[in-house]
Amino acid sequence: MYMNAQPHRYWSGLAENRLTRRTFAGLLDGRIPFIRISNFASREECEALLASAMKEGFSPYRGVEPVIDRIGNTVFEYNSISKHEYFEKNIELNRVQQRMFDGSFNPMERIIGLLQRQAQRSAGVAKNMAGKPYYAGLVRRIEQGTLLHVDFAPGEQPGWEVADVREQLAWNLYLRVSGPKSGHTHIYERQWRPADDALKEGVYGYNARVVVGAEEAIFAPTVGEVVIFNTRNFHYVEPARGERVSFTSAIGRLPSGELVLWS
Ligand SMILES: O=C(O)CCC(=O)C(=O)O
Ligand SMILES: [Fe+2]
Repeated sequence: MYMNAQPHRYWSGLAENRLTRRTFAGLLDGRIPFIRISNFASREECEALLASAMKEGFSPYRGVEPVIDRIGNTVFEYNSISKHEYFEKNIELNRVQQRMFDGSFNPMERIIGLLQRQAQRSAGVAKNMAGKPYYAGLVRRIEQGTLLHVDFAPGEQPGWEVADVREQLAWNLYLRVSGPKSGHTHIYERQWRPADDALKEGVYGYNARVVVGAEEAIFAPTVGEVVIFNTRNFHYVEPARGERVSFTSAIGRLPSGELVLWS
């Protein structure tokens, strides 16, 4: 009798090592904690992209503590400023991004190709109503860690086209990790709902009470590897010893099923 009983599989143990139509759907639905794609880029490609980035120079996110440095534009920072200024700023920052890719490789094209061929979804950079592209693809240094947070445009950026997404994921390619035993990413089996904003702390953080009792999945960033996870799930990054640099964007699913990428 008991022999046929299915052993209980914990959510944190359901991480996948392959991007397929099935695993991608599992991530959108929150049924699995993350998908890892090892060898997305070679160590040489990662170093070349970082060298190009260093030529352009990093700057900190507006108003974020602990400090996070990045190259590129974010909806997060323009949400309370102006949409018009955001799309204007993209023109210059897209040129900066193109220069970085010309000196190394184009990780945006590569991830979009994988989403199309392996996840079998139509995918591209998000556009506004007038057809202007969002900025997609930051080079980011998270070395002092992050607060516990979510990234979910429908809750955070109402009024922007990307707020139409039904689910939101992030992909992170790790370019340089000097302390592999530090800087781990923690993801909880607990998705944001509007009432959680009562526990908001600081510009983007939440009180840890919001995840009490929730299961936690943890991964260590590895150079050349991409990890995709659902950013409606509460998550945070531990402080790193030394450098921790990634290339990243959001991936949202529109009601039509199409995937859109932005930062
Ligand atoms: O750097 C990471 O591992 C995750 C950072 C993060 O919060 C995100 O990509 O949404
Ligand atoms: Fe995040």
